[in-house]
Amino acid sequence: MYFGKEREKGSERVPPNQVVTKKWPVLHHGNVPYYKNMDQWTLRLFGSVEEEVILSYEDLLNLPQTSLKNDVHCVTGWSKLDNEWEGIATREIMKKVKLASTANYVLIHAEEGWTTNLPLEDFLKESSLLAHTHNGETLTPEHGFPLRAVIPHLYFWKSAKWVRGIEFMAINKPGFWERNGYHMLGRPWKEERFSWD
Ligand SMILES: Nc1nc2c(c(=O)[nH]1)N[C@H]1C(S)=C(S)[C@@H](COP(=O)(O)O)O[C@H]1N2
Ligand SMILES: [Mo]
Repeated sequence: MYFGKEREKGSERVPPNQVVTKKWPVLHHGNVPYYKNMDQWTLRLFGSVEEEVILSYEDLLNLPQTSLKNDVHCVTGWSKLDNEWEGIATREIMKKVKLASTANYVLIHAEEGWTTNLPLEDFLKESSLLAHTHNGETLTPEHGFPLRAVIPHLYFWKSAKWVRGIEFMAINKPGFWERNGYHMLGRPWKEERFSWD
């Protein structure tokens, strides 16, 4: 049946129990940081590394830039399709730091101590990036300027806005929402919303 086929096709692209929105909701805990200039801003790569690395915003913009298209899925039930992000592939960032052999997980640190955790493998997927631009426009402060993670294969809470540090870890330490009941991994097609899912 035609209708059935359409539904099947739809359910392949959009994970279960998600509703597509054309708008882009703003969702976060805490305050939006507003930057007048980027002189004091740094990105710190630390933890299970041979030597800690501090990058300036200029350092980041001088790295090779990538453009990636994807859909994002928020755990509260909305999905936004066809986003085009520009920024630095997470794999590119890794050329700046030497990992210790114990590094297996990542804790992304944002402003105000907000964090989110994920396996190193997921952080380093080809589709993962640190973005400064969305659909051709510099990110607004509300959506994560100057730098946000985009990890599209996991629920959107793993895509930290206002990233200031990447901590490499031997063990999987829960981040902000993960300490409050959200899933340690969060795959949308498996509906890994909460720790008990
Ligand atoms: N620093 C920070 N990043 C965050 C959050 C947050 O509370 N703080 N919330 C996450 C959640 S739950 C979602 S759905 C997305 C929302 O991004 P948007 O506001 O650009 O849509 O940001 C994620 N990144
Ligand atoms: Mo979310």
